[in-house]
Amino acid sequence: GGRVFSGIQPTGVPHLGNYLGALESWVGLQEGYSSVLYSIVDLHAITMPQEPGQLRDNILNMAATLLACGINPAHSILFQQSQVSEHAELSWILGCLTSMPRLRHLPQWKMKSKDKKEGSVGLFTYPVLQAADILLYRSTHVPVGEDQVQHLELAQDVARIFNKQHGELFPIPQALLSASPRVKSLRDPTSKMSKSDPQSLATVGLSDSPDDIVLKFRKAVTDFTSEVTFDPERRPGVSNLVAIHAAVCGWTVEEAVRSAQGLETAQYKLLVADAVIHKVAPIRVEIARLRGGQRVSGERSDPRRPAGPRSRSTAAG
Ligand code: AQP
Repeated sequence: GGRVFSGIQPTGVPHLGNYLGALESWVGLQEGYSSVLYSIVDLHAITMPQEPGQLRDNILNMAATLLACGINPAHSILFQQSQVSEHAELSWILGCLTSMPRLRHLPQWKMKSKDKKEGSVGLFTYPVLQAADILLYRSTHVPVGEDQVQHLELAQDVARIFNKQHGELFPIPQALLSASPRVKSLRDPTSKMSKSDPQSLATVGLSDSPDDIVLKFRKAVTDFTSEVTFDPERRPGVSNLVAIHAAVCGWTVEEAVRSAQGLETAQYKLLVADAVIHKVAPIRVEIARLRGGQRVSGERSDPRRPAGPRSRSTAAG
Protein backbone atom coordinates (compact mmCIF):
# COMPACT_ATOMS: atom_id res chain seq x y z
CA GLY A 1 0.00 0.00 0.00
CA GLY A 2 0.93 3.65 0.21
CA ARG A 3 1.52 6.36 -2.32
CA VAL A 4 4.93 7.58 -3.42
CA PHE A 5 5.66 11.08 -4.68
CA SER A 6 8.95 12.59 -5.79
CA GLY A 7 10.13 15.36 -8.08
CA ILE A 8 13.18 16.41 -10.04
CA GLN A 9 13.99 19.89 -11.33
CA PRO A 10 14.54 20.42 -15.07
CA THR A 11 17.49 22.72 -14.37
CA GLY A 12 20.04 21.09 -16.66
CA VAL A 13 21.37 17.80 -17.91
CA PRO A 14 20.57 15.02 -15.42
CA HIS A 15 23.78 13.56 -14.03
CA LEU A 16 25.29 10.57 -12.30
CA GLY A 17 24.46 12.07 -8.87
CA ASN A 18 20.78 12.37 -9.76
CA TYR A 19 20.87 8.77 -11.01
CA LEU A 20 22.64 7.18 -8.03
CA GLY A 21 20.98 9.43 -5.44
CA ALA A 22 17.43 9.33 -6.80
CA LEU A 23 16.49 7.92 -10.19
CA GLU A 24 17.87 4.42 -9.67
CA SER A 25 15.73 3.96 -6.56
CA TRP A 26 12.71 5.62 -8.22
CA VAL A 27 12.74 2.77 -10.73
CA GLY A 28 12.64 0.15 -7.98
CA LEU A 29 9.84 1.92 -6.09
CA GLN A 30 7.48 1.44 -9.02
CA GLU A 31 6.68 -1.94 -7.48
CA GLY A 32 5.29 -2.37 -4.01
CA TYR A 33 3.10 0.74 -3.65
CA SER A 34 -0.49 1.27 -4.72
CA SER A 35 0.47 4.36 -6.71
CA VAL A 36 3.68 6.14 -7.62
CA LEU A 37 3.95 9.70 -8.96
CA TYR A 38 7.05 11.35 -10.40
CA SER A 39 7.01 14.98 -11.40
CA ILE A 40 9.30 17.18 -13.46
CA VAL A 41 9.06 20.21 -11.21
CA ASP A 42 9.40 23.20 -13.51
CA LEU A 43 7.75 25.59 -11.02
CA HIS A 44 10.64 24.82 -8.68
CA ALA A 45 13.15 25.38 -11.49
CA ILE A 46 12.04 29.01 -11.95
CA THR A 47 13.04 29.90 -8.39
CA MET A 48 16.41 30.48 -10.10
CA PRO A 49 16.74 32.43 -13.39
CA GLN A 50 15.89 30.29 -16.45
CA GLU A 51 16.01 30.98 -20.18
CA PRO A 52 12.56 29.90 -21.51
CA GLY A 53 13.75 27.98 -24.60
CA GLN A 54 16.41 26.20 -22.57
CA LEU A 55 13.88 25.34 -19.86
CA ARG A 56 11.50 23.76 -22.41
CA ASP A 57 14.36 21.73 -23.82
CA ASN A 58 15.43 20.69 -20.32
CA ILE A 59 11.90 19.49 -19.55
CA LEU A 60 11.79 17.27 -22.65
CA ASN A 61 15.29 16.07 -21.94
CA MET A 62 14.38 15.21 -18.36
CA ALA A 63 11.29 13.31 -19.52
CA ALA A 64 13.41 11.31 -21.98
CA THR A 65 15.99 10.65 -19.25
CA LEU A 66 13.44 9.39 -16.74
CA LEU A 67 11.97 7.01 -19.32
CA ALA A 68 15.46 5.90 -20.38
CA CYS A 69 16.37 5.14 -16.74
CA GLY A 70 13.36 2.82 -16.45
CA ILE A 71 10.48 4.99 -15.23
CA ASN A 72 7.61 3.16 -16.89
CA PRO A 73 4.25 4.92 -17.39
CA ALA A 74 2.57 1.52 -17.05
CA HIS A 75 3.70 1.45 -13.39
CA SER A 76 3.91 5.11 -12.38
CA ILE A 77 2.51 8.51 -13.30
CA LEU A 78 5.05 10.85 -14.87
CA PHE A 79 3.99 14.48 -15.33
CA GLN A 80 5.06 18.09 -15.62
CA GLN A 81 4.28 20.04 -12.45
CA SER A 82 3.08 23.28 -14.07
CA GLN A 83 0.45 21.36 -16.07
CA VAL A 84 -1.41 20.70 -12.81
CA SER A 85 -2.37 24.14 -11.50
CA GLU A 86 -3.46 22.74 -8.13
CA HIS A 87 0.23 22.58 -7.07
CA ALA A 88 0.37 26.38 -7.04
CA GLU A 89 -3.09 26.68 -5.48
CA LEU A 90 -2.39 24.35 -2.56
CA SER A 91 0.99 26.01 -2.13
CA TRP A 92 -0.79 29.32 -1.47
CA ILE A 93 -3.08 27.76 1.13
CA LEU A 94 -0.20 25.99 2.90
CA GLY A 95 1.89 29.18 2.76
CA CYS A 96 -0.77 30.87 4.85
CA LEU A 97 -0.21 28.20 7.52
CA THR A 98 3.61 28.55 7.53
CA SER A 99 5.58 31.13 9.52
CA MET A 100 8.46 33.12 8.04
CA PRO A 101 10.98 32.08 10.73
CA ARG A 102 10.18 28.42 9.99
CA LEU A 103 11.37 28.91 6.39
CA ARG A 104 14.36 31.13 7.10
CA HIS A 105 16.48 28.31 8.52
CA LEU A 106 15.95 25.79 5.72
CA PRO A 107 19.06 24.71 3.77
CA GLN A 108 18.01 25.52 0.20
CA TRP A 109 17.31 29.15 1.08
CA LYS A 110 20.53 29.52 3.06
CA MET A 111 22.59 28.01 0.23
CA LYS A 112 21.09 29.52 -2.88
CA SER A 113 20.40 33.01 -1.53
CA LYS A 114 23.82 33.46 0.05
CA ASP A 115 25.64 34.91 -2.99
CA LYS A 116 22.86 37.38 -3.66
CA LYS A 117 21.79 40.31 -1.55
CA GLU A 118 18.15 39.43 -2.10
CA GLY A 119 16.72 36.04 -3.04
CA SER A 120 13.23 35.92 -4.55
CA VAL A 121 10.05 35.25 -2.59
CA GLY A 122 9.68 32.11 -4.74
CA LEU A 123 13.05 30.77 -3.61
CA PHE A 124 12.09 31.52 -0.02
CA THR A 125 8.76 29.68 -0.22
CA TYR A 126 10.15 26.78 -2.33
CA PRO A 127 9.71 24.29 0.55
CA VAL A 128 6.02 25.24 0.83
CA LEU A 129 5.52 24.38 -2.85
CA GLN A 130 7.34 21.12 -2.17
CA ALA A 131 4.95 20.39 0.69
CA ALA A 132 2.05 21.10 -1.67
CA ASP A 133 3.50 18.71 -4.30
CA ILE A 134 3.54 15.92 -1.75
CA LEU A 135 0.28 16.62 0.11
CA LEU A 136 -1.78 17.32 -3.02
CA TYR A 137 -1.85 13.58 -3.72
CA ARG A 138 -2.06 12.65 -0.02
CA SER A 139 1.27 10.89 -0.52
CA THR A 140 2.56 8.62 2.23
CA HIS A 141 6.18 8.06 1.14
CA VAL A 142 8.71 10.45 -0.33
CA PRO A 143 12.13 9.27 -1.57
CA VAL A 144 14.64 12.03 -0.68
CA GLY A 145 18.34 12.67 -0.30
CA GLU A 146 19.65 13.63 3.14
CA ASP A 147 19.73 17.31 2.08
CA GLN A 148 15.96 17.23 1.66
CA VAL A 149 15.04 15.82 5.07
CA GLN A 150 14.40 19.25 6.59
CA HIS A 151 12.10 20.15 3.72
CA LEU A 152 10.11 16.97 4.26
CA GLU A 153 9.85 17.84 7.95
CA LEU A 154 8.22 21.10 6.92
CA ALA A 155 5.70 19.15 4.81
CA GLN A 156 4.96 16.98 7.86
CA ASP A 157 4.51 20.03 10.10
CA VAL A 158 2.20 21.79 7.64
CA ALA A 159 0.13 18.61 7.23
CA ARG A 160 -0.28 18.43 11.02
CA ILE A 161 -1.23 22.10 11.28
CA PHE A 162 -3.80 21.73 8.49
CA ASN A 163 -5.26 18.53 9.97
CA LYS A 164 -5.56 20.14 13.40
CA GLN A 165 -7.40 23.17 12.08
CA HIS A 166 -9.59 21.56 9.44
CA GLY A 167 -9.87 17.86 10.24
CA GLU A 168 -7.75 14.87 9.24
CA LEU A 169 -7.15 15.25 5.51
CA PHE A 170 -3.46 14.61 4.89
CA PRO A 171 -1.48 11.50 5.84
CA ILE A 172 1.86 12.51 7.42
CA PRO A 173 4.38 11.69 4.64
CA GLN A 174 7.40 9.54 5.56
CA ALA A 175 10.91 9.89 4.11
CA LEU A 176 12.45 7.04 2.14
CA LEU A 177 16.09 8.01 2.64
CA SER A 178 18.45 7.33 -0.25
CA ALA A 179 21.10 4.84 0.84
CA SER A 180 23.79 6.06 -1.54
CA PRO A 181 26.00 8.97 -0.48
CA ARG A 182 26.12 12.34 -2.25
CA VAL A 183 28.09 12.23 -5.46
CA LYS A 184 30.60 15.09 -5.43
CA SER A 185 31.74 17.39 -8.22
CA LEU A 186 34.72 16.03 -10.16
CA ARG A 187 36.29 19.52 -10.11
CA ASP A 188 35.59 20.36 -6.47
CA PRO A 189 35.07 17.23 -4.39
CA THR A 190 33.93 19.28 -1.39
CA SER A 191 30.72 20.33 -3.16
CA LYS A 192 28.06 18.08 -4.65
CA MET A 193 27.69 17.23 -8.31
CA SER A 194 25.01 19.62 -9.57
CA LYS A 195 23.01 20.13 -12.79
CA SER A 196 23.49 23.87 -12.72
CA ASP A 197 27.27 23.73 -12.23
CA PRO A 198 28.70 25.92 -15.01
CA GLN A 199 31.93 23.86 -15.23
CA SER A 200 31.20 21.09 -17.71
CA LEU A 201 34.06 18.90 -16.44
CA ALA A 202 32.52 18.81 -12.95
CA THR A 203 29.45 16.79 -13.86
CA VAL A 204 28.99 13.41 -15.56
CA GLY A 205 25.81 13.77 -17.61
CA LEU A 206 23.66 10.72 -18.31
CA SER A 207 23.87 11.64 -21.99
CA ASP A 208 27.66 12.00 -22.03
CA SER A 209 29.53 9.93 -24.63
CA PRO A 210 32.12 7.38 -23.46
CA ASP A 211 34.89 9.75 -24.64
CA ASP A 212 33.45 12.60 -22.56
CA ILE A 213 33.24 10.34 -19.51
CA VAL A 214 36.86 9.20 -19.84
CA LEU A 215 37.99 12.81 -20.25
CA LYS A 216 36.07 13.98 -17.17
CA PHE A 217 37.45 11.22 -14.96
CA ARG A 218 40.99 11.73 -16.26
CA LYS A 219 40.72 15.39 -15.27
CA ALA A 220 39.02 14.68 -11.95
CA VAL A 221 40.66 16.59 -9.09
CA THR A 222 42.49 14.25 -6.69
CA ASP A 223 45.67 14.76 -4.62
CA PHE A 224 49.38 13.94 -4.73
CA THR A 225 49.16 10.48 -3.16
CA SER A 226 49.11 7.81 -5.84
CA GLU A 227 47.65 5.01 -3.70
CA VAL A 228 43.85 4.57 -3.69
CA THR A 229 42.24 4.80 -0.23
CA PHE A 230 38.83 5.80 1.10
CA ASP A 231 39.11 8.78 3.46
CA PRO A 232 36.45 11.39 2.63
CA GLU A 233 37.74 13.87 5.23
CA ARG A 234 41.37 14.04 4.15
CA ARG A 235 41.12 12.75 0.57
CA PRO A 236 37.73 13.89 -0.77
CA GLY A 237 38.69 13.59 -4.47
CA VAL A 238 39.88 9.97 -4.48
CA SER A 239 37.13 9.01 -2.02
CA ASN A 240 34.52 10.40 -4.40
CA LEU A 241 35.91 8.16 -7.14
CA VAL A 242 35.78 5.15 -4.82
CA ALA A 243 32.20 5.98 -3.80
CA ILE A 244 31.11 6.31 -7.43
CA HIS A 245 32.89 3.09 -8.35
CA ALA A 246 31.22 1.20 -5.49
CA ALA A 247 27.78 2.61 -6.33
CA VAL A 248 27.85 1.80 -10.05
CA CYS A 249 29.18 -1.72 -9.40
CA GLY A 250 26.86 -2.42 -6.45
CA TRP A 251 29.85 -2.90 -4.15
CA THR A 252 30.84 -1.65 -0.69
CA VAL A 253 33.61 0.97 -0.62
CA GLU A 254 35.95 -1.69 0.82
CA GLU A 255 35.35 -3.87 -2.23
CA ALA A 256 36.01 -0.91 -4.52
CA VAL A 257 39.30 -0.10 -2.71
CA ARG A 258 40.33 -3.74 -2.94
CA SER A 259 39.75 -3.72 -6.70
CA ALA A 260 42.16 -0.77 -6.92
CA GLN A 261 45.07 -2.56 -5.21
CA GLY A 262 48.32 -2.01 -7.12
CA LEU A 263 46.83 0.76 -9.25
CA GLU A 264 47.95 4.37 -9.20
CA THR A 265 45.24 7.02 -9.02
CA ALA A 266 45.67 7.85 -12.72
CA GLN A 267 45.04 4.21 -13.68
CA TYR A 268 42.19 3.90 -11.20
CA LYS A 269 40.42 6.88 -12.81
CA LEU A 270 40.20 4.91 -16.05
CA LEU A 271 38.83 1.86 -14.25
CA VAL A 272 36.10 4.00 -12.64
CA ALA A 273 35.34 5.70 -15.97
CA ASP A 274 34.90 2.27 -17.53
CA ALA A 275 32.47 1.13 -14.84
CA VAL A 276 30.48 4.36 -15.22
CA ILE A 277 30.37 4.02 -19.02
CA HIS A 278 29.03 0.50 -18.59
CA LYS A 279 26.17 1.85 -16.45
CA VAL A 280 25.45 5.02 -18.42
CA ALA A 281 25.83 3.88 -22.05
CA PRO A 282 22.43 2.13 -22.37
CA ILE A 283 20.71 5.15 -20.79
CA ARG A 284 22.43 7.51 -23.21
CA VAL A 285 21.44 5.42 -26.24
CA GLU A 286 17.81 5.31 -25.09
CA ILE A 287 17.71 9.09 -24.43
CA ALA A 288 18.97 9.70 -27.97
CA ARG A 289 16.37 7.30 -29.39
CA LEU A 290 13.50 8.95 -27.48
CA ARG A 291 14.64 12.38 -28.57
CA GLY A 292 14.56 11.20 -32.16
CA GLY A 293 18.21 11.84 -32.90
CA GLN A 294 18.00 15.43 -31.66
CA ARG A 295 21.09 16.71 -30.00
CA VAL A 296 20.77 16.62 -26.25
CA SER A 297 21.73 19.80 -24.35
CA GLY A 298 25.21 19.56 -22.98
CA GLU A 299 26.48 17.40 -25.82
CA ARG A 300 29.04 19.04 -28.01
CA SER A 301 27.53 20.46 -31.17
CA ASP A 302 28.47 19.25 -34.62
CA PRO A 303 30.47 22.12 -36.13
CA ARG A 304 29.38 21.12 -39.64
CA ARG A 305 25.74 21.73 -38.86
CA PRO A 306 24.60 25.36 -38.98
CA ALA A 307 22.92 26.53 -35.79
CA GLY A 308 19.45 27.23 -37.19
CA PRO A 309 16.41 28.17 -35.14
CA ARG A 310 14.88 25.37 -33.09
CA SER A 311 11.97 23.65 -34.78
CA ARG A 312 8.54 24.34 -33.33
CA SER A 313 7.98 20.78 -32.27
CA THR A 314 11.17 20.87 -30.20
CA ALA A 315 10.23 24.10 -28.50
CA ALA A 316 6.65 23.13 -27.67
CA GLY A 317 6.34 22.16 -24.03
N1 AQP B 1 25.28 15.01 -6.25
C1 AQP B 1 24.22 14.28 -5.92
N2 AQP B 1 24.38 13.07 -5.34
C2 AQP B 1 23.31 12.32 -5.01
N3 AQP B 1 22.03 12.69 -5.23
C3 AQP B 1 21.82 13.90 -5.81
N4 AQP B 1 20.69 14.56 -6.16
C4 AQP B 1 21.03 15.73 -6.73
N5 AQP B 1 22.37 15.88 -6.75
C5 AQP B 1 22.89 14.75 -6.19
C6 AQP B 1 19.32 14.05 -5.98
O1 AQP B 1 18.64 14.16 -7.21
C7 AQP B 1 17.27 14.40 -6.96
C8 AQP B 1 16.74 15.50 -7.82
O2 AQP B 1 17.35 16.70 -7.48
P1 AQP B 1 16.66 18.08 -7.80
O3 AQP B 1 16.44 18.19 -9.24
O4 AQP B 1 15.47 18.28 -6.94
O5 AQP B 1 17.67 19.20 -7.41
P2 AQP B 1 18.99 19.23 -6.64
O6 AQP B 1 19.02 18.29 -5.49
O7 AQP B 1 19.25 20.66 -6.34
O8 AQP B 1 19.92 18.65 -7.78
P3 AQP B 1 21.00 19.35 -8.65
O9 AQP B 1 21.40 18.38 -9.69
O10 AQP B 1 22.10 19.91 -7.80
O11 AQP B 1 20.24 20.53 -9.36
P4 AQP B 1 20.47 22.08 -9.24
O12 AQP B 1 21.83 22.32 -9.85
O13 AQP B 1 19.38 22.69 -10.04
O14 AQP B 1 20.40 22.45 -7.80
C9 AQP B 1 17.12 14.68 -5.47
O15 AQP B 1 16.58 13.54 -4.83
C10 AQP B 1 18.53 14.92 -5.02
O16 AQP B 1 18.71 14.52 -3.67
